[in-house]
Amino acid sequence: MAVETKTTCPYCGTGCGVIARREGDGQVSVKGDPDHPANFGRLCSKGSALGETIDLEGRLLHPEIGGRQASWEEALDLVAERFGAAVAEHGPDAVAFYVSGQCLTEDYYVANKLMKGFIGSANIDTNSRLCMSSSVAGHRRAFGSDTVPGTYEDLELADLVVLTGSNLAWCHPVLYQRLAAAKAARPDMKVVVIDPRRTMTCEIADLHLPIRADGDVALFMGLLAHLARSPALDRAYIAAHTRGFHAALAEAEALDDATLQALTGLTPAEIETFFRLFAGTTKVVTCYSQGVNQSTSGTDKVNAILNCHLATGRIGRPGMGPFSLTGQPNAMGGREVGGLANMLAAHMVLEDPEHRGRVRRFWKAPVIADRPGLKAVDLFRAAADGRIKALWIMATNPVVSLPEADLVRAALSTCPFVVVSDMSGTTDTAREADVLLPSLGWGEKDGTVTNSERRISRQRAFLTAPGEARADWWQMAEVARRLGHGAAFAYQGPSEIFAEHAALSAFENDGSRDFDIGAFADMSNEAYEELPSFLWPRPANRQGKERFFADGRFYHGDGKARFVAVSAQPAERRTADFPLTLNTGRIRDQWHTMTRTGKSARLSAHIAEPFCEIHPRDAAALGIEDAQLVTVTSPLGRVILRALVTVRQAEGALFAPMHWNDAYAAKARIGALIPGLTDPHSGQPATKNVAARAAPFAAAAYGFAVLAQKPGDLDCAYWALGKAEAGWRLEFALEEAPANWADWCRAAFGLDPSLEPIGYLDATGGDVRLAFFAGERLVAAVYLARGPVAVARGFALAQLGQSHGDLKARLGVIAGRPDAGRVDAGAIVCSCFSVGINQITAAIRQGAQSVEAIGACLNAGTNCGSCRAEIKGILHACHAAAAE
Ligand SMILES: Nc1nc2c(c(=O)[nH]1)N[C@H]1C(S)=C(S)[C@@H](COP(=O)(O)OP(=O)(O)OC[C@H]3O[C@@H](n4cnc5c(=O)[nH]c(N)nc54)[C@H](O)[C@@H]3O)O[C@H]1N2
Ligand SMILES: Nc1nc2c(c(=O)[nH]1)N[C@H]1C(S)=C(S)[C@@H](COP(=O)(O)OP(=O)(O)OC[C@H]3O[C@@H](n4cnc5c(=O)[nH]c(N)nc54)[C@H](O)[C@@H]3O)O[C@H]1N2
Ligand code: SF4
Ligand SMILES: [Mo]
Repeated sequence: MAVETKTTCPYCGTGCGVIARREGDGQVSVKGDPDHPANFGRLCSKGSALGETIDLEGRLLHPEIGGRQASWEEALDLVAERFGAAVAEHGPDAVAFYVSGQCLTEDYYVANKLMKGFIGSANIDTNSRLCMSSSVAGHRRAFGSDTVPGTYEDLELADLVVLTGSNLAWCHPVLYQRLAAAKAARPDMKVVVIDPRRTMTCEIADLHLPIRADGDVALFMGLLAHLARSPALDRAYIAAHTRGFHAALAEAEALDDATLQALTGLTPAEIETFFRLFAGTTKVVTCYSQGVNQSTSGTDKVNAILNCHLATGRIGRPGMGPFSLTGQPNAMGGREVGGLANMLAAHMVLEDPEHRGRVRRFWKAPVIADRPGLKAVDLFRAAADGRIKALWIMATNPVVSLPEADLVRAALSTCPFVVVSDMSGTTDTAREADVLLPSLGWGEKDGTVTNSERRISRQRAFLTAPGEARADWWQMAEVARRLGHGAAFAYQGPSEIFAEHAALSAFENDGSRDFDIGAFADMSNEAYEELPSFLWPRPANRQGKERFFADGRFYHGDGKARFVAVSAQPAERRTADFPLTLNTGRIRDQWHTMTRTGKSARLSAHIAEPFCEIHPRDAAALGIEDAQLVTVTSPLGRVILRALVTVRQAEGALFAPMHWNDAYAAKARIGALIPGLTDPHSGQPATKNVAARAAPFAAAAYGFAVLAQKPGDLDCAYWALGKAEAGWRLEFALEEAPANWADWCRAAFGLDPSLEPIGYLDATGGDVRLAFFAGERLVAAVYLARGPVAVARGFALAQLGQSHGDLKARLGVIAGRPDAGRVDAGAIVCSCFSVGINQITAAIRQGAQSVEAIGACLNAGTNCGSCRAEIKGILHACHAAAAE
């Protein structure tokens, strides 16, 4: 019998409600929860494909010590013994936890409690340091607390939505769809996108400001000065509810127009249009994400934005306010439990002795950390230079995602004892572990997450735990017990942890702290099971509220908000040797280091390779052609990527995705190129403005292969592997062509040495095509050329699942394209219905002139809708081409 479970998507901070349906035969399908207020039934491409990512391939199913399977008892004893010994010998600061915004609140709470209250160090940091810490620091400077004032509804109610440093269409797709729907219903609504690249998000923009890297502080300072000269300035609000306006304004006014233009790279007309629009619209929401946070001026960028909202009193009211878009599903929950090295639980302040005393009393803790711990980049440097003797990494893959990624890898081999808790035992980080602990993943674990609008939702289990995998909180509670803290960690389940967390949030609070969910302090396990999603705050004896700061009351001691007098500094990193700016970020269908989305063939079809976007003029100057392989080099390292020549990219700048890693590509771990430069206030690394250079990669042969079996270790200068419906897809290149391609293929792909391929060889052009069959089944088709391989990828991939009884069918594989009269789909745009760009352009040529019309004839864009921005982009491109 089928069972339906209401849960929450484990990917982005939009926090969509999901209904998972498990059939009697174990098959799982997912759909959006129509009753969930984050998504009202919508899901994006990643959410819709969740059912394809929960298989057990690559899963870590048993604890391992030094690569051998071990029992939980043995592994946990060892972890406790080594952490205990390190603390006894070198003090509490010799150990550290590095956790994640993908931990559930309950896991996070236990990790933070154990480290800060029982081990007695604040050496617990999280990948949220790379993600949200500049927003946290900015909020705390301005508001006296880390508070997101508004809700998603504000984006729909606004007359102007400014998106700065956010590729909403790809990174918060359902929120983007809500915004797009609101704009369609109210065409007067304006959207401004501020981003050095012309991203897919720009498809709904009325104005795109292609800002120079890190020009944001200058832009929003200029805006503040403009607002001060306009009727938009709310002097009464400033006087009643804020401090520091004049100092901030003085700095802003000192910025002259020429400097403003130089730092932002924008024309006077672009700047003027934006300033007028902002000043002239009362209902304005400014959303920001990693283009703001991941910078050496990230915190100042946040405050430059907040200054403009405070100056106009446009905060905490319907359709108005600054809005920090959180990335991970539980970035916010991590902040609520105080899981950063410089925070305390329940939004209390580590530096405040009264707060420390309060948390210690509540926890009945033997100690409490009394100074901030090491922030992520410094934490791994400390591991590298021997200061950290035992490190526990949980739900994050720092060998890929941290800057100085090679140093991080070296740090893990230097550090005497590294524990990794993950679902996968084969990540780049897991490979460096001394002890591997198998964790429950989405669908198996139980707890809560908080999304960008402060909405707490349940993640519920609907699958049985595979192998010996156990919840992260349980692993830590067991270690705590072995360290002698059994009584404080005697939880029977996540509901008890959540209730304790709720009780702490209300403990001696009385409205003095924003985070209060005291209404749930006595919650039973049954109530927790049924818990519908809710927005915090939810105090026990008072009314909750939708928005913060509507009353003009902030959390600094005097109740007033602070303007921060920021100043604009140039952030020019380029040098003669490294004359380009490397920007890094996300693509639509992959999640971070691909440990889960990489399992889905549909998601891997959208963009199947690590790439580097480059402007046509830069490409021409460097002798780089579209689809050629290129090296991208920084002072720290070098990667090999596929060139994507596009005017969406600004001149002088490159963009590369953060996703690919050593499990999916030869040399594409972009973190290895990024220096550990951080924001002085937040410690957040600057992953979007890196000096680099690019050059063509000298490949003697390019190859594309479809393979029935996953190949083992590949000995190619370049390779990128992706999941396909019936096997694997592989792009590769060699610096030297082998003497015999058939031999090479058999060895490289682990094929039966007795298999003889059919194929052809074009000696002059250099094209070679080989297909290996086992009976009627295709086991490998390999297409080789001296330059980028021109073969219909989708067609070749489809051959894997088909039988090839006759010679004609086999020769068709070699031809590498569909029969005459049939269109090859081309690169997949709509992953729900596998509709490619060639089909969409054909439909446009036949008269489909809108996203809806294309949907009507091809279904593209009619399910999850994540590709609608791209379809719009293709329509624009076709129209532009037709007009030329
Ligand atoms: N598909 C997908 N979605 C995701 C994720 C994923 O891995 N895949 N990850 C989630 C997570 S954890 C996060 S943090 C979010 C991130 O979500 P976003 O922040 O929207 O994503 P990014 O691609 O990192 O960066 C956003 C944009 O900032 C721009 N940018 C770079 N430098 C500057 C600058 O100096 N100023 C301005 N104004 N813009 C700049 C980049 O060009 C880029 O388009 O996405 C979440 N959603
Ligand atoms: N160059 C560059 N680098 C970046 C960024 C960028 O824009 N550019 N963005 C940064 C940002 S914003 C972020 S958030 C980080 C993300 O970077 P990471 O956190 O390193 O990336 P993930 O792939 O999400 O890693 C999550 C890991 O946890 C495992 N996992 C999943 N669920 C569970 C669970 O329930 N329990 C346990 N124990 N393990 C689990 C997964 O298998 C995976 O190995 O990357 C940062 N790095
Ligand atoms: S927008 Fe997509 S990835 Fe984000 S929570 Fe919703 S379904 Fe998941
Ligand atoms: Mo993130």
